[in-house]
Amino acid sequence: KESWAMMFQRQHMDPDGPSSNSNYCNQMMRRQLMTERQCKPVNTFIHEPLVDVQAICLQGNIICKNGKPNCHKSSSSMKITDCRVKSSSEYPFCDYETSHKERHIIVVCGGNPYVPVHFHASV
Ligand code: T3P
Repeated sequence: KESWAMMFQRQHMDPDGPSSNSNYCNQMMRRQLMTERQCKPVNTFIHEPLVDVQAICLQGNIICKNGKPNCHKSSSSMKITDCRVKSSSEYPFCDYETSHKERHIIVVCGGNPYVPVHFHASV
């Protein structure tokens, strides 16, 4: 069974990317199985080494939007790509807008070892 930590890696880690084309999100959202039951509306891929993303769990502890204390903000900005489904997209033909950014990211950490389990936001 896929753990929360593995699910985070599948949905949010692309350390070697992004490939330089505007179809990035259309390809990656499908390849990483986020278009199976519906088109996942918003999803962020992180283009940094896994160890650097895991280290965020040891950095700045902040309160999550739901009031829980286990959100962590990266001390440096990171290369990311935001994928947002277009309003014209119709399942099963999921069509995404691709935007490359450099932002601080906030992840939810959990488990033992204490590792990223959800993507919370970029700021
Ligand atoms: P997950 O919990 O699988 O990491 O907030 C609902 C989902 O949207 C959540 O998925 C995280 C994802 N999301 C992003 O990937 N990037 C964003 O910038 C935001 C706001 C949400």
